[in-house]
Amino acid sequence: MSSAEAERRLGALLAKARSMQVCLGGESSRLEGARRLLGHRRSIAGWPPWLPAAILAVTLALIAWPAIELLPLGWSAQDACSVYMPDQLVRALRPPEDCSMCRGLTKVEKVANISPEEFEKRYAYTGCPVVIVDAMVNWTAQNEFSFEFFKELYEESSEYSSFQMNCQFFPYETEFQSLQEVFNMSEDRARMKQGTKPWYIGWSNCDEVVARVLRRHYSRPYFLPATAESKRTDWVFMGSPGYGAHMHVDNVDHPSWQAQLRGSKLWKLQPPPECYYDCLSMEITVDRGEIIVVDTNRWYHSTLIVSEDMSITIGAEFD
Ligand SMILES: O=C(O)CCC(=O)C(=O)O
Repeated sequence: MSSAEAERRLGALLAKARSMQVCLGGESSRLEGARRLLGHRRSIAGWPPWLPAAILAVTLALIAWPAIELLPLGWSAQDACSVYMPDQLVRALRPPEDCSMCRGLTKVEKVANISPEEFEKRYAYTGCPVVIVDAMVNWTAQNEFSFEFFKELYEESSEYSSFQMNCQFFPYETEFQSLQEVFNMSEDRARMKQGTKPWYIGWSNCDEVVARVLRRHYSRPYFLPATAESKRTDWVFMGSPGYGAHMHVDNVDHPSWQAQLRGSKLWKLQPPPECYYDCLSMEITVDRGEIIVVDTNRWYHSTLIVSEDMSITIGAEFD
């Protein structure tokens, strides 16, 4: 029955009840309301055909507006064609995932001494996350990288003042708007002294000079397939216990590795919504000296620092 017909019949019934002086009490106004609603629905159905499309376009523009406002924070001059996408849009526009990537997975394995061939077959591009426990053996980054190390390195860089224009910066729940502001925090807060405000931030490095110094202290993870290129942009995440990144999915080009240089971090991984019936959510704590490999474009993920010590990680995408 069409809503027009339903409205007509309900109206007739109500008129008949009134004429027969049937007392409907409060039901009368509810039924009258329902009749008006049917009329309202009909008038929506009768909109001109272009109106729903126009409303959708305006709604999308409103959702995308924060992206335009956030451009100074999220824009990367290296990726001149990329546009920052807010989480809601990333989720809405993501193509559906093939759930075979997570079907049957119950936990994130920790493995050691894995050959690049085995890594490629089982993990590199399959979407199956893994932690490699022995990949930092010859690195000095675990001992060298600290808040003070990064502060000095960036303050010496000639690109420091333009840093914000060139790289991405994630303030998470802090008030910081740039890496300069982070490095200007008080020494007590940087050292997480009791009574100071906790903090957690992340950034991508696109300063060549800084990159050269960083790479003196770590090398390409041994397990990456011979043909894989570890991307030039380093990602650093650093901050206090009890903090981390909110649940989100990324919109970057490739899977990535992330090395836990200090502290321990709990990763919560959720399959994409279209795989909820096929796949399980998983949690894994990555300890100092371990490297997690996860395709953050396919797995929703959040993190939480669970050590008493500050957490410092470095990572990159690989293709
Ligand atoms: O390491 C973290 O705390 C967050 C990492 C992350 O969200 C990402 O790489 O997309």
